[in-house]
Amino acid sequence: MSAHHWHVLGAGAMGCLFGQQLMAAGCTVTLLQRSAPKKNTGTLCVEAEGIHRHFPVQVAAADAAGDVDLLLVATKAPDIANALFAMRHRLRTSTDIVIAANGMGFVAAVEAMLPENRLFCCTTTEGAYRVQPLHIHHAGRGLTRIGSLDGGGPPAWFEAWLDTPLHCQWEQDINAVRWEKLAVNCAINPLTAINRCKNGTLATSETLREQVTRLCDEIAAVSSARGNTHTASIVHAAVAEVIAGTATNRSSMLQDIEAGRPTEIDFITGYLIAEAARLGVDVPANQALLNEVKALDQ
Ligand code: KPL
Repeated sequence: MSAHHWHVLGAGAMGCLFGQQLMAAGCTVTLLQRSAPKKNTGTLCVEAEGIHRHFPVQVAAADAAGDVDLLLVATKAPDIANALFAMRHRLRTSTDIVIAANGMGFVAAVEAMLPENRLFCCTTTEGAYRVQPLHIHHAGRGLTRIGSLDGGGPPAWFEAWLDTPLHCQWEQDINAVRWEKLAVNCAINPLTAINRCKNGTLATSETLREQVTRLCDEIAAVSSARGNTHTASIVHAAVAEVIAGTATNRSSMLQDIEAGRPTEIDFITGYLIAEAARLGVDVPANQALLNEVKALDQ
């Protein structure tokens, strides 16, 4: 059993899911919220296959006092920098920080703020959504991949992740994994948000299927230009597989649009377009989607 204490910044679906899984591996977990909770313990409800399970969990304000040894950042990509800034007084140079967010392009701001901390990123295909505060629906099992941004091996705390019920794996090149996830998100999330449809509709509607192919052609071209040849060769098949495997899901971007929350478009399609511009690759289909989602975002 692990003696590690994880603070989880962001008590949304993924923060609650990872928090509960780490508790199952014997870790102490504190969920950090933006504002001070009325009590410092709460009850986390995780619903899966019709069964509700309840877990006592520590909750606290992110900007309260007290050092943090291990921090899992589970906020949305646009909130990472501000959320970390608000609690920077709790972080020591020895604090390891794992960022679990969709998209790319947020690491530079974190490195500038916390230049001495070891940073890790995590991608996951676990399906979870928030029913209400501290109540989540764990909708599907997936693979969770973690790696250090310095390319190093797993630290001692990773053992506890292997003890969780999650299917978890260490990645030597987490940035290649993040790019592959970004490629899939670029092809699925904006289209589902604009058309307000479930992921599976991207396979059943002929018009949307053609749009997915055009997006994947562009994503493959950018991937080749930046040396992500594996992603370039598998992106069409990988996207088709994720659409089939998550056919009944509403993508995170569609959920954000429906809830009136800012989307992660700048960190998904926006990042792809910035890379395309840097490398001289034309991506008109992705650019059009970025414009449409930004119009909805307002
Ligand atoms: O990661 C996802 C998301 O919605 O953000 C996919 C894989 C598209 C599943 O919905």
